[in-house]
Order: sequence, then structure tokens, then C-alpha cells
Amino acid sequence: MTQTPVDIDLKDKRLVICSNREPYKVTPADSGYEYEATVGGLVSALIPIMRATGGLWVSWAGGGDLDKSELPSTQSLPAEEPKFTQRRVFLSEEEVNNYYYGFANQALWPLCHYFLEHARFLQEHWDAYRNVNAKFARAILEEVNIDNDLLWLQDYHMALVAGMIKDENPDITTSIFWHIPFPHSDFFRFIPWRVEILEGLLGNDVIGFHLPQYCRNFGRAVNDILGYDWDRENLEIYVEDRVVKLLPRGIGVNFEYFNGIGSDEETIEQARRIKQDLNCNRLILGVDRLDYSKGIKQRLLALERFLEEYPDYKGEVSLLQIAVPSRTHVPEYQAMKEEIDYHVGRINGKFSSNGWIPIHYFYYGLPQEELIAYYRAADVALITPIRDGMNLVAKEFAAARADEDGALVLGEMAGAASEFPDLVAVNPFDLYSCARALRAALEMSDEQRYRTMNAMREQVQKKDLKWWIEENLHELREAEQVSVS
Ligand code: ADQ
Repeated sequence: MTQTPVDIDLKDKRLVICSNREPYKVTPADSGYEYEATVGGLVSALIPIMRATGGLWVSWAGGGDLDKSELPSTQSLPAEEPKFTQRRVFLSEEEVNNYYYGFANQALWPLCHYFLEHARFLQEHWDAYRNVNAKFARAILEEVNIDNDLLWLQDYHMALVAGMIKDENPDITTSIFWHIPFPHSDFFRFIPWRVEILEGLLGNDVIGFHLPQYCRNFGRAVNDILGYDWDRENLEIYVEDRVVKLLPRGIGVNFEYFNGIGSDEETIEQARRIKQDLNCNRLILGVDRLDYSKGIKQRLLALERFLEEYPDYKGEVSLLQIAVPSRTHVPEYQAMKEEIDYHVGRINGKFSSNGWIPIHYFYYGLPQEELIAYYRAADVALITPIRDGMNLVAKEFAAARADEDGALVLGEMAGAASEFPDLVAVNPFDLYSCARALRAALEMSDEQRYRTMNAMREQVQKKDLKWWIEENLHELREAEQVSVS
């Protein structure tokens, strides 16, 4: 019996993960290379399971500036004490441009977030996506042992992999987690290759989404487009002689980690210095990848409206927007950056006085420990995406607030909004509502703020990342038992 650090009994099965990103960041070192796992996120939570089960991780051998063509295609990791295997899939620059920056990020991403105006459906992007998915499927088929392995695919980069695998070997149990929203069928059908994508996804035995609503959108799309029957109560799709299970499980964060760093004396001191350096009494914080789905422009406009409606807050409150550069090769992201730069300059030009500025703007990513100090420094976190599968920042903020203080203004289009029913969620386009919500958050009584924050923290602690992994792996095990019985 294999007892993993999460409480799931894999019954001597090996876990096979397939993701676009590598589990470790690789950097050159004096003697070869150094491998560094990211802290706090999904990768760091999965690595202990991979170690415990002697797992296999299949991923693109790319990302970062390093040329990895000299690295072996199969390698035991971690380097100092090998416990699991990484299988690298090598892609040419053209493949990356067309599959990753192309179809994944210029067709699937905008479409699933309802940004039809940003979606491009190019044949060369689709051809590359199909070919690269075939490469992932081939790498998996070369490595897996059908009797022993459970396969868990990650995200919208891998839509076709399970179908390709099942074509060759119908007995492998596979599951995928789709980390972004799944749109309504009327919207999904804009994709010229909708049939292939749905058929590919139905190669999985389990398909995980954050919310029941995304499961229902998927079931409905399958029914409308492919004609398969589905049960909207039990979230099952009937594909010839198979049943595909839809699993609504919103991803969580590593509560212990964020809470631990959040209560550290050093973090508290760093948080104090942050506010001092920004020269503001009350701090509103926005943290996002720089992505049009995150609603950063609308947030800046909401702050402008807030300062116009409630001028007493001038000189008192500043917004710090931390935006990590993302997909900078994609034209829409370049245009969006220019637009955000423009509004930051315009709003600061309009309101700044006597050494106070309304918007501080960082255009870079921060190490997670430093980010936690910013979470601790904030009086209000302003998280107002236009569309977001879940939004981890909202949960990280609550987990980091070991002082049980701090208010959250959350956009209603974030998946996280459905998990915090006590919060009044705002429509990110309704600038007056956002301004009012911001004032309400700043003027909330201590008692109400503690109560709301505590309710959020309880929820984030209960449904943390470990819970989410256990739920997904449990369902994968169940699917495996069905297919062997
Ligand atoms: P993302 O769109 O990347 O994830 P999110 O869930 O907010 O969105 O996760 C972002 C992560 O990046 C967080 O862990 C955050 O701490 C980190 N981050 C953001 N800005 C940063 C900065 N400036 N510096 C350092 N770190 C920063 C996709 C989906 C989401 C879904 C997740 C997980 O779009 O809806 O919640 O996957 O399923």
C-alpha cells in the first residue's frame, strides 16, 4: 500500500502527471544544472506525491531562457535524491509559437474567458496544437505501464491527449483538470475544431472543473455539439459504452504555508515597511498576471471613480497594483500593457499631490514570501477579474492574514466568489458599485472585518490544496476501479 503525504491510498499505483510546464526550474550551475521547485503552488504540493509513488511527470522541456536541448529526455529527480521520473517533450520554437502562444493562448484562453474579440482561429495554430498533443500522448504511451499507472493531465494545453491515448490503448485510466472556465455551449461552438476538442476531452474518465457551472456548460456543449446524453444532476456523460464523470472541485491553496509565513515576525515587519515606503495610510492591493481577463484596466477606472465620489480619501489611500508580465509574445498582451501604463499615468497625473500618489504600479513578479508581506500590508485586496476560473490570489490573501484582519473586494466573475457567500461580490464593469464596495471595505467595523475574514479563512483552510488533490486523486482511483471491474 502506498501512503502518500496527502491522505490518499493509491494502492501501489504510480501517478503520471502531464503538464505544459516542467516541475522544476532548471538553471546552469558549476557542475551541470540546478533544479528548483516553485514554492507554495500546485507543483510543490504534487512533488511529495510523485516522490512517494515513484511517479512520472511528462512536460514540455521549455520555459525560461535556458536552452534545454542538451538535457536528457528522461531524468530521475530530484537530482540529489532521485525519487521520480521526468520525461521531457522537446518542442521547436515554431511549435511553441503555434501551439502554446497560438492555439492555447490565442484561441482557447480568450474563448473560455468570453473574449471573442481576442480569439484567433488559425489553421496553423490548430495543426501545431494537434501535433504537440500527439507528441505528449506518444511520450506518455512510451512510458506508461497500463496495469500500474493513473494518468492526471493538467489544463487546457492538453485537450486532445486523452483521446489520442485511448485510441491506442483504451484501458488506461485518465483524468484532466481544466483550470480555466468552460464557457456556455453557444460560445464554445465558435471554435472551428469544437468537435475534435470535445471528443479529445471525452477520452478522459474524469474531467475536473472548478465550479458546477463549468461542468454544466461542458455537459451541455457535449450534448448540443456531439449529441451524447448526459445527466445534469449526477454530472455524467454517456459516451457509447463509457461513462465520463464531471467533477466540480475548486482548487485551494496551501493554507499552512501562507498562514505560517503570514504570521512570521519578519513578514510583519516587512509589511510595516511596505506601507511606510509607499507613503500611504491605507493600502489597497491588486495582484495579478498581466492578463486582459483580470480586469486591471477596469480596476484602475474604479479607483478613479472612487476618488471622484469620495474625495476625502485623496492623500489617504493608495492602490498598489502588482502585475507579473505574462504571454508578452501575444499582441493583445502588449496592447493591454500600453493601455494600463496610460491609465496609471493619467490617473496619477490627475490626482497626485504633496508627495502622495493614488496608484503605485509594479510590473514584475515577486518571490512568494515577499508577496505574502504585501498581502499582510494591505487594508483591502481588490480582486476584480472580468472572468477567472477560480483566482488563487483571493485565497492566498485570506490564508496569509494570520492576524484575521484585512478586507476583500472580490469580482463576481471570479470562481472564488461562489465559495465566499458572505462577501458582497461586485460587477467589475459597474464602476459606481466598485467605488461603493471599496468605501464599504475601508469603513467596515473591526468586528465585521474580523468576522468576514475569519469565515473566509475557515473556508480556505477546509478546502485547501491538499483537499483538492485528494478529491481529484480519489475520483481517479474510483474511475480506475470501475474500468477494471
Ligand atoms: P492564473 O490565471 O495564473 O491561474 P491565479 O489563480 O490568480 O491566476 O494564480 C496566479 C498565481 O500567480 C498566484 O499563485 C499568485 O500568487 C501568483 N502571482 C500573481 N501575480 C504575481 C506577482 N506579481 N508576483 C508573484 N506572484 C504572482 C489559472 C486560472 C485561475 C486558477 C488557477 C489555478 O486562470 O482561475 O485559479 O489557474 O487553477
